Amino acid sequence: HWEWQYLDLMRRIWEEGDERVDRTGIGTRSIFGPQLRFDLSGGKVPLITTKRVYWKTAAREMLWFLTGETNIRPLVLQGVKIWNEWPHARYVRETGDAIALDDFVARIAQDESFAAQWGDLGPVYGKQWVDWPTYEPVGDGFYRQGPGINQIAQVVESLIGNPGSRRHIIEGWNVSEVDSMALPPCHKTYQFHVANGRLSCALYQRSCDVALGLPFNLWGGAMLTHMLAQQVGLEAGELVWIGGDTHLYLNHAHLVTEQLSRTPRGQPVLTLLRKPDSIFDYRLEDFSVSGYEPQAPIAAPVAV
Ligand code: UFP
Repeated sequence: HWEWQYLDLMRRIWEEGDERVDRTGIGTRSIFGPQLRFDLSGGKVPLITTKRVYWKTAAREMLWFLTGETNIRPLVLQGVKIWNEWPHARYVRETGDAIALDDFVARIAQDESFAAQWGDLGPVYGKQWVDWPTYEPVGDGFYRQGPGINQIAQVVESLIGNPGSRRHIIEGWNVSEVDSMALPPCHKTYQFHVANGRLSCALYQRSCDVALGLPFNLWGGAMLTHMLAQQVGLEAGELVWIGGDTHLYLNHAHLVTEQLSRTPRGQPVLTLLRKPDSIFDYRLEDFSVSGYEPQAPIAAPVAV
């Protein structure tokens, strides 16, 4: 079963990983540079079955990236909570107002101008993917802002016009802007490749929380590849995932023990119910997953 790759990675990190103190202070066990490969043909998706993965949440996040949005408000209004901790922490730090997270989030939802001021994450994925900033010289060593680059649109064009290219890349790691992001991109590079009428994706993730992040990130890579394949008229091929610092947090021991006691089963399949006019026109209702009968969710704390 394809999911053993994930469980084997988890076991290897837990048993052999290098134990270290990390940025969050929680501590991890970590390995560097693993690779996983998943078949995407026929709509297959590497949606983890040994615990429930909330793929609709991850899908909403992916669609939010594609809008170019970097404010959490559209996610909050859909009940997606995954990015809330960062703006909340910044608000508390900068104002000294020790508002509870739930109250902060309620205010983001209710008050548009409050959200505009405090809900932004900086130039994270969405901004870099569809509006990567450019600069044009105006003389005397001065520059003005040029038109942003829509990397997603460019990849669609290059996949259609020049499928054999080795340059189908979506890059999140904008070196000059990393410091102004709430969280520098983890799933930082997506490279696409066409062979034998199939579209494959290599996803490079510089830093990976294997318990909580990776199930989402695998789904995201697969979803994006299926969408692009549909748009450019190719079959989906493979998702190749490569991790940089690939870790388990020490406070996820109960999750690791529980999940490694389970046996994967089933092959979830994603069906795109409609072919939208462009890669930017998908809606949540366009995605249907069949054959997903996951085992019980396993809750664990997120390291912020
Ligand atoms: N992380 C993921 N996937 C994501 C995401 C975050 O695994 O999509 F946004 C995890 C990796 C790491 C932490 O545990 O979040 C980021 O911390 P750092 O920037 O110090 O690597």
